[in-house]
This record gives sequence, structure tokens and C-alpha cells, in this order.
Amino acid sequence: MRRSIIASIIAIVAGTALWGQAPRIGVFIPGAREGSPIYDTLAKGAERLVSEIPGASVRVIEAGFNQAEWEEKLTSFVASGKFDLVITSNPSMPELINKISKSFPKQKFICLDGYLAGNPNLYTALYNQLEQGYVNGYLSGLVSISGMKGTNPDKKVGMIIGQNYPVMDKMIIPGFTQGLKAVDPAFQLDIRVLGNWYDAAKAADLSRSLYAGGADVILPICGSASQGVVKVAQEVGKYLVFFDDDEFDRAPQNILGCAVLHQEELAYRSLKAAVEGKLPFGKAEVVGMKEGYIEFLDKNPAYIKNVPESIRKKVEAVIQAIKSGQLTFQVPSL
Ligand code: RBF
Repeated sequence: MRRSIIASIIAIVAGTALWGQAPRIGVFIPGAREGSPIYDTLAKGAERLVSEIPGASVRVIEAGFNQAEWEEKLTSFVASGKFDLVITSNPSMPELINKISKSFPKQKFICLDGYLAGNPNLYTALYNQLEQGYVNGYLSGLVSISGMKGTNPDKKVGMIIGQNYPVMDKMIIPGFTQGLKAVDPAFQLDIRVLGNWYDAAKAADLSRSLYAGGADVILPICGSASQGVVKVAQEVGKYLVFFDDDEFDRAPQNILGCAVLHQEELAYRSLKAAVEGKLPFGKAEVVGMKEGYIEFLDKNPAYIKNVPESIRKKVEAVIQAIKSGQLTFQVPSL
């Protein structure tokens, strides 16, 4: 106990020394916090750290859904000079930071869910979403052919995505597809692109057509628009698997599984390391199941209730294979 208090004091003093004052953290949300757990947990990680350091401050800005405005908004956020550290999240942000960084050579940035090495003021951490997709795909495939209520013999599963981007096209979709094909190579993945991260009504329409076309499980990766997907799954009595967060309570009878990102923890730890002068700026790291930042929530009562034990055992074997390094997924260049 005493040792941890001393460690905290050292960390706080070190942090204060690094900036000459208690850290001022800016959280730049490229979108909206509400309805996108990946952004909400980012802010929560920063808020948690700040609550532990006397005098530290945090400000969260939501840049909204118009991506054409993000560069200008991030520039003025940084130009305010109010932040020792700016943290953000999504795969399109590192490039934007790289651009802006030239004009603000003293500003330190952290970008989670992104990958870019070589900028001495930027640290990035990318989730190995091949793993996350694979586990969800494998579960979806097993359920789809199980004969369970709400399934059909078609080897078809669906996805609704906000937009296409390299991590989606080179990691999430391939991981999900590989998981499906590990069940049966005949599986087909039917993908619909929403074109934004908020239109729940359009997402509902797309879901209806996916389910009507034979998909019995949908993976929505479309931000707050997922509300529409959940509604339709409940209406038609079909299934969902989720990314990012524990979503079971939103539809306990329809959600089969959640492969989550521990984004709050990663935000907290990377900010803390930065404050302590220990974060390797300039580096791009990849984290996954082994490191504990991707987790499949296999203890949730809804998972245990919805998914037969024979399927859960197979999923468990795959998770163990990933954690032990027996089953590996090489991150592609993005
Ligand atoms: N995910 C969300 O949940 N909400 C968003 O508003 C959102 N906006 C994004 C915007 C861009 C330009 C990109 C590249 C990705 C966005 N994502 C969003 C997806 C997010 O980065 C991540 O891939 C997914 O949350 C799956 O983990």
C-alpha cells in the first residue's frame, strides 16, 4: 500500500516535472461521444487519469461527423496552446496529426486505433482487429449453421459498416471472413456500407434487407447507427455480434457475442506513461488479445444463455489458440 502511494507520488512529481505543471490533456473526438463506445471510453480513460493527479485537467471536444472539418478543428484545438497532450482515436487521425504536427513541433499526440511510426511527437497503438473479427466471425458461422431458432441453412452472414477505410478493408473484414470460412469455406459475407456513423433509420433498412436476404447474424460497425440494427434484429428475431464494447444489455436475446476493445484502459495507461515520461513517442505499437486489450466476453450470462455449450467450447479453443500464439494474425501494412 505504502509502496504504491510512494510510486504514485513519484509519478505525479515526475509528470509535473515533465510539463512544468500538472498535465493538461485534450481529448479530440472525431465524431460524437454518445453512441460510439470507442470514443466514450477514450474520454473516460483520460478523465480517470486526471482524477488521480491533483491539478491536472482534461477537456473533451467532439469534432462531429463532418470529416472535412476535422483538420481545421484539430488545428485550432492544438493552436489554443492549452494542452500538453492531445489524445484521439481512429485510423484516419495519424495522417492528419502528421500534417498538423509540422506547425506545432512541441505538441505531443497520442492516437489509439491508428498506426503511424516515425513522428517523434506521435505515439500510436493499433488493435489487432484481425483477431477480434476472427473470433466474432467464427462464432457467427457456428451459430448460422447450428439450426438454432432464427437461423437458416444459407451460409450467409452480414455486416453494416459506417464507411470503408484501410483497417476495415484489410483487417476487420478479412478477420471476420476468415472466422466464417474456418467454419465452412462456403460462407458468404454480405456487406452494406452506410456512408456515415449516425443514420439509424438507414441502418435499419439495410439490416432488414440483409436479414431478408438470408443473413442470420449481422456485425454492425457503424457507430450510433447501430441502434437501427438492434431494433430490426429484435423485430425479426435474428442475431447480432458486436465489436468495441459490452452491448449485451441492448438486446440480451439477440446479441450472441461481444469482442471488446479495452480502450479506456489503453487511453489511461498510455496517457499515464506519457505523463511519467515513459511513452515511446515516435513508435507505433500493435496490441491484441495476448496483451489484454482485445477480449471476447465469454462470461456474460447472455452469451452463455444464447449460445449452446458445444459452440462455446469451440470458440474457447480459438481464443486459447490466439492467446497462446498458436493462431497468429499478421498485421498488414495499412
Ligand atoms: N466508429 C464509431 O463507433 N463511431 C464513429 O463515429 C466512427 N467514425 C470513424 C471515422 C473514420 C474516418 C474512421 C476511419 C473510423 C471511424 N470509426 C467510428 C470506426 C472505428 O475507428 C473502429 O474501426 C470501429 O469502432 C471498430 O473498432
